[in-house]
Amino acid sequence: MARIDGGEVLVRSLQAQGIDTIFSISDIGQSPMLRSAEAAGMRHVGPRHESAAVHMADGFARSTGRMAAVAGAAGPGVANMVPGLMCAWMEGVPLLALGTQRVRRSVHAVRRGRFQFGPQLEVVRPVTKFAAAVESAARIPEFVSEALRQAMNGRAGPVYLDIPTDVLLEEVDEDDVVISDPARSCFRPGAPDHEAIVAAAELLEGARFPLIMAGHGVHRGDAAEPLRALAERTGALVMTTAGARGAFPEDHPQSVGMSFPWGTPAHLQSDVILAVGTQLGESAQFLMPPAWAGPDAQRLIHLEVDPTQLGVNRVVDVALVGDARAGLEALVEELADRGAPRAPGEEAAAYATEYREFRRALQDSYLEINGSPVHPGRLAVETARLLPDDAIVCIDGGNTGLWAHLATTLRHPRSLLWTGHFGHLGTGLPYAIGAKVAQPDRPVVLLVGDGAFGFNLQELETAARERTNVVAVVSCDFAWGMEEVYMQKTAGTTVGVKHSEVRYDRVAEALGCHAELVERSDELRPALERALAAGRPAVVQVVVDDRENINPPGLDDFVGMYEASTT
Ligand SMILES: Cc1ncc(C[n+]2csc(CCOP(=O)(O)OP(=O)(O)O)c2C)c(N)n1
Ligand SMILES: [Mg+2]
Repeated sequence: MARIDGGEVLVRSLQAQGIDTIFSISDIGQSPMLRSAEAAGMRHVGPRHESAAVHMADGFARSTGRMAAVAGAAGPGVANMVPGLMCAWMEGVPLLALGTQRVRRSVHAVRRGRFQFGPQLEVVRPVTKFAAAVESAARIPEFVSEALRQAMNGRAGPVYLDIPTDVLLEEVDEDDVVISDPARSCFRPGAPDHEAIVAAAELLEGARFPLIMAGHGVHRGDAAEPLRALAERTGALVMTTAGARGAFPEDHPQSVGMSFPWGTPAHLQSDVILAVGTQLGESAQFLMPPAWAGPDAQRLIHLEVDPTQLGVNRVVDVALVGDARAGLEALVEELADRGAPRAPGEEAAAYATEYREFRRALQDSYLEINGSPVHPGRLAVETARLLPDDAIVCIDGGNTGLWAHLATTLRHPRSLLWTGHFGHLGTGLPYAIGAKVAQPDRPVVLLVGDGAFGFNLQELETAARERTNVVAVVSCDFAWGMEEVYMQKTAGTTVGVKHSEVRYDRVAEALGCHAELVERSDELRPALERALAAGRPAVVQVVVDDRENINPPGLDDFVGMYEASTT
């Protein structure tokens, strides 16, 4: 009978679950796994920081819906994964994190003076859906299977396994290893109850101004198609949370972009809201007055896979507990039996047209602004208009992020990567790399503030080495621009907001990337075109007008929302 070690069992278990990519800084503890992974043809990507490694696995999952693994060395490697795990946990993104331990017994017994040792399970537990220590090589498949079941179900999220090196080296008989087929051991909820679907259909049918609020769960549940079908059947306008942009094509006549910052007129006019795959959190202004009309004036239908998300910030009139895709399909079917598709009502259609014209005119106005340094609106709009239709867009930064949201039009699901919920600066570059690893044929473009870029700048070396040709457009006001506004408003100070005038292009070149420096508006377009065609990772450093950067349209509402929710 053939003998195989725990490293081989782990790799077979990962492959059985559809995991084919590992992000990790290689170390002794992972070596039995990495040896088998290489032999099995799995992709290994070696980042320069474990937090960035987790963000890469997060970007991989966001852009594809598939999980990747990320591994960290015992002690500090696992400690460095924590910020990435917390972000994925808060944002509901599934990934499998693995931490090494030198020997099995160290999981349970703190040995005084042990090197590279810390309370790993205790530290990761609050920011993972499931965390456990694998006890033996033979039980690896069972732990991996349980971890994935937990990661993918309900509100998705990261999971963690502690895998001691002696477990990875332990040999077992190949025939004793039982790996279950996920199709027969991992199940997801289906459509909501038929009665609830009928009640929801009746409400939508009788609505004067139906509004669909689509959340990140539409991406996660691959529900963009039935979302569009439902919108076209009901005549509802579709608004997304910031994290769900692209779940509905933003150039569709029924799209009214994202809820924040200009969605309030539609929030107030709508009489029936269908929320799908969203917590209805802060970026949807909790669906509460004054930004919304409130429960007495508007009915709420809420479709969510996790019933504990229902009724939290706002009472629900019709609760639909189930999978987003199956739920929307069931609604479309029910409404199709009841009559012909409806177009948006007069009031809704007028709002949608006004919204789109306002946004387009605002964008166009920035293209007229020339000179040096570059206006941040010009930077964002010019970049956005150059993006190929199949581009994956990553956004990271403070005010730079707001400018980027204003400038971009997203047409496809899973094509915007941004931490709309946790607001985690530094995620953009690793997200871009993770997305490019998963989808090498799609252009991946990052719009990023200089402050945000600095957090994981070293990953440019990873991008160059791994040939993940992302393009980073770095808006340089040489400051934490957004904080300047907040701090001034809150406490009349701007202490600590300025950086020095770094030549990020030179750093990028030194790390193996194509680099451009843009100081004048007319240099922008040719530099972006060269970067997109460079055939290697590229950084376009753009020096922007720091006085203009502190004041993007919509910022006042953003600050207002922040203030309102802290009182
Ligand atoms: C990891 C992390 N640290 C701090 C913050 C708080 N924060 C929010 S916006 C911002 C400024 C961002 O600066 P930059 O990326 O340069 O964009 P700018 O506002 O200058 O356009 C800071 C520090 C955060 N969101 N995330
Ligand atoms: Mg900045």
